[in-house]
Amino acid sequence: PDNSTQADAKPTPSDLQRSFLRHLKHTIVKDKYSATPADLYLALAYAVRDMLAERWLETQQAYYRNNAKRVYYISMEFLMGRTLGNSLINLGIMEEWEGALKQLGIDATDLQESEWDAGLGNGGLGRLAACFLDSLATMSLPAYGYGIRFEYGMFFQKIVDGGQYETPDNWLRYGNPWEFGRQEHLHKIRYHGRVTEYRDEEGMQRHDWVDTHDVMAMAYDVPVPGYGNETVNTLRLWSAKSTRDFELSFFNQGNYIGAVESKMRTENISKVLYPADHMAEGKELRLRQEYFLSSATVQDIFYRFSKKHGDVSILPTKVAIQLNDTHPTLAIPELVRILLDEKLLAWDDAWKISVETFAYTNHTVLPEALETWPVRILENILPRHLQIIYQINDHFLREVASRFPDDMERLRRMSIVAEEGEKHIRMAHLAIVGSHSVNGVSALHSQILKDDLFHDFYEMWPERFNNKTNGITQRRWLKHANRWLADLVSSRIGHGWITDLGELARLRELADDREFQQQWIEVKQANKRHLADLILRDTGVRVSADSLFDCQTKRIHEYKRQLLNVLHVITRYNRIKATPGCAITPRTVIFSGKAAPSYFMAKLIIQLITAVGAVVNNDPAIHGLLKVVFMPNYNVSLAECIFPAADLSEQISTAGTEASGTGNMKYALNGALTIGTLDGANIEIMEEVGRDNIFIFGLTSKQVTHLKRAGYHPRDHYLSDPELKQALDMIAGGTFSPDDPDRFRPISDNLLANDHYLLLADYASYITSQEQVDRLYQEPYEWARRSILNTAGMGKFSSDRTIAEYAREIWNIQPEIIRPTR
Ligand code: 26R
Repeated sequence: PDNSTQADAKPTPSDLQRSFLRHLKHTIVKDKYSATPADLYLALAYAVRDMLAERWLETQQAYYRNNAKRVYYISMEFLMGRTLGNSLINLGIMEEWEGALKQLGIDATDLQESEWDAGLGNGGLGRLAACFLDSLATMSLPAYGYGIRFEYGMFFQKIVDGGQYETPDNWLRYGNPWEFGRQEHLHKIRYHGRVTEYRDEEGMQRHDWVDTHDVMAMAYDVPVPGYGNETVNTLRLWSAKSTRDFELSFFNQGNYIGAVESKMRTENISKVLYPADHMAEGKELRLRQEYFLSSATVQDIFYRFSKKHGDVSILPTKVAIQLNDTHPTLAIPELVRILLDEKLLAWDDAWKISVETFAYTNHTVLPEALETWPVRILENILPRHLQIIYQINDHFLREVASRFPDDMERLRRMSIVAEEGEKHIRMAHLAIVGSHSVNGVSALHSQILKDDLFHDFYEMWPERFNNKTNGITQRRWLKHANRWLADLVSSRIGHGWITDLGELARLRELADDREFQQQWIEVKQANKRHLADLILRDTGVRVSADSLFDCQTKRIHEYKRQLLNVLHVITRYNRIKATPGCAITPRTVIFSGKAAPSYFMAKLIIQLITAVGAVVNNDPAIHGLLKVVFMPNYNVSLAECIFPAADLSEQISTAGTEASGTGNMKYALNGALTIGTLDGANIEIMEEVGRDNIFIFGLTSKQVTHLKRAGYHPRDHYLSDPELKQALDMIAGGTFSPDDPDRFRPISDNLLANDHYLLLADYASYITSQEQVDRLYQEPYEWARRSILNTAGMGKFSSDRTIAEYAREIWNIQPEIIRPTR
């Protein structure tokens, strides 16, 4: 009923069964006796894949025929999660398949759970890219995602002795039915070598890059279907292959093992995703990966453009390239290199084309996450690009000097080349200088870019700076993840919200409807029972679905302040112990998230969470009023189970540090109330749901800046607040680590001496806010009313809205409607 174009094309149950059984027999070569759940999943995946083929070919042909302007979204990360369920939903055939499989005695949900997550990303930035792909296809926009086909995605996290233990995520082990290797789409990626100079016929200085070490990039294409339309876009992922020349030359030297070893070394480039977010490590392999992605993609774009056009000056009218953070910024000097050295353009022409083509999105203001590359390393790996970057900087600094004469200090601050200490290239400066658009990902974050981080650049080019508040796809994060709620919503306001999330506003008039509230509560309750089962399975802890589910799920990082949450948990524990038989609201505090393997403090925070859980969960004096669990291996699929079951969403970063957040949107969409700071998109969530329907606490980002400037003394809070002191003393004194009393001393010491993220300054206000949460939860219908108003207020946070803004204000691209051919 929710899409008319496909209604007549829908296959019958026997069509579906035939296709499924054919793949089981002929593709997998199994029968009903020998098929494992994984085989059944694969057979279904192949059958569904077949249904995408025609649409996919037709979409790509239409783009070519109509010579549409395309957008290229380049990202080191695409956190796709599972594909089967999403494809079934977007093709509008979920129910049909469930029925057809049921007749065969197969449960479709079980099959979906055999699929391994595609975890080619760290967190927010990677999942945003995946949501964007869904919206681009659903809105019929001519778009491509470009990334790396990492053989190992985000590591698998286990909890061993209370701490994080990483194992490799060998996600391709059982094959990937959603990818299509394209042996013919190969590009040569060059490294090292040297630059030679010559004069062309007009006497112009020209450059050749020679004696390079080469690696091939081979394309793997993944289909990206839109919801309720005929569009199937492409996500193209590059995989490293050694070149044939390379192999031959080494094998001919007669050193067989040596040759195989070198082959493996070159193919290492696409081996593994770097698992550190917000911590630039400056590793050579990472730089090789970034250039590998940038160069293969720019060559591919050029190749596609050149099939239609000879005149490169019109490139920006046919191509828009969005850089997902600075990670693919080498695409800028790579495009300039091709225009100068291969197309033999003059500098000014090449530069103009490049700036008009590129746009850059910033996703963090944390200084340790801003990429810089030592000149020494660039000189060795990409000598020609380093020359080009110097030339870009030369022209740029001249422009700064003429706009702001006699301001050496400004030149030093703005330079792409940082001269203090070892010479570095500042990738964000390169990205800004080389783009016509620079955007942040929430209103506050975009303002901070203009006021602080990139203020000098804002003064120079105010017109480049803009905001694109993040969004999430409601197809995955409501329709797929929370079917019961989706069905309840649709039963009252229809299906329009699936492609127009603003429709959810119509729930507002139901917020006071007792019957609707009751149904709303029952859905949440059922989701909580499901999550309680998972918690028991994964942690061994039994939790009650009648308790308030208080959730903080995201990467573990000091700025996200999981420790502030822990301080609240300890305080709550102490209060229950101090007042036996008190009527405190029962809570289950749920944590999940990965720590970067090299991030000592983040790993210690995980240990503290599990250690606090061990004490609290096993203390009979608590009478089950408080449970603390850490769910291992947070990924897209686990997130799909947690969001629907949450009562309370913890969004408690220090104001001014979380660029946007997108988990905050997923929780609220699923009816959780937010407890949060005025940070990132929380501010806009508050504006949409209403100040009364969210728990806001803590310092504002302005107050944070002022406090830091005035001098912050965390120990004052410790000395003046007995409950805070008690909690910190317990951490320091070994209450949670009796076998090793000093284990958590680095945490308490750091909070008392530095407290860079102002946990102690926000503690009192956070505790007060949590008391308000408790009180409200005592009134289930009032809680339900506010929960409904949260979902109702989420219209703005669809990634469809975000993408519509990018398309209109940055990319200047139009929808290309694909007509059914069947
Ligand atoms: C350079 C390398 C170490 C690196 C730095 C930072 C790798 C990955 C990152 C991840 C950052 C850019 C990230 O994920 N940022 C998040 O982007 C989300 C989508 O815009 C935001 O919602 C979220 O607030 C922000 O932290």
